[in-house]
Amino acid sequence: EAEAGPSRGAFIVLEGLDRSGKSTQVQKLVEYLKSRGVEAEAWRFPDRTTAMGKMIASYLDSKSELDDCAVHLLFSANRWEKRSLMEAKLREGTTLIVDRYSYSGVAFTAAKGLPFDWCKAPEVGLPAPDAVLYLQIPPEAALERGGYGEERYEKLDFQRVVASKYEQLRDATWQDIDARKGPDEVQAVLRPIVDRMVQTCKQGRPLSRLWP
Ligand code: FDM
Ligand code: MG
Repeated sequence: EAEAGPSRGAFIVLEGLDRSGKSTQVQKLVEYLKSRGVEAEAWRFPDRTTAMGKMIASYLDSKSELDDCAVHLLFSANRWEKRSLMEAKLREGTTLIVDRYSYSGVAFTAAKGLPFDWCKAPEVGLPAPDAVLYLQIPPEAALERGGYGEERYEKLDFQRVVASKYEQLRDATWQDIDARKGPDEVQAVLRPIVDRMVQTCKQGRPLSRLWP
């Protein structure tokens, strides 16, 4: 165990397949934390508001084509461009609840057949989340939830491969959450986990770097 550092906000990532309920749970967690007087913000990757984010959005919308390696590096650069703001927020005590991060980056590109280690390399050195909460749902069940949209990657066969790549990314911060239940039930599982991590980080849990 590393020595305690300065008090800070927690960095919590929600991961999972499309339609696993990440965005809903992120919003609910932030509302919950704020109602408890905890400074918190909802973030998401890709962040489509930046110049790089706009290139990514156009690619996902099939309005442009990009080489698989190039777009992988764009997704990664989109995290790097937010790194200093992220670290500043955490330092000032704001908890960040983040919808997708480097785990999506690796799982989705590896699902196209690129080597795992190559996919991980550009993420090395980014702030590591304190907890990765993986909303686990069978791809078929996710599809039944009103179906996927029209975006690139929102296809059953591809989502199956992505799920198998996610499985290989489990580390010490990773927790599987059964996401087949209703939104309130899932939220009830997440809250105590997040509460505990907010306390731990307030007490100075050192921020580590990918990959821990
Ligand atoms: N995605 C997301 C990636 O391929 N790499 C990444 O690094 C990230 C963060 O982008 F299909 C994929 C995952 C998903 C798509 O994400 C858009 P949202 O959460 O559906 O906006
Ligand atoms: Mg999506």
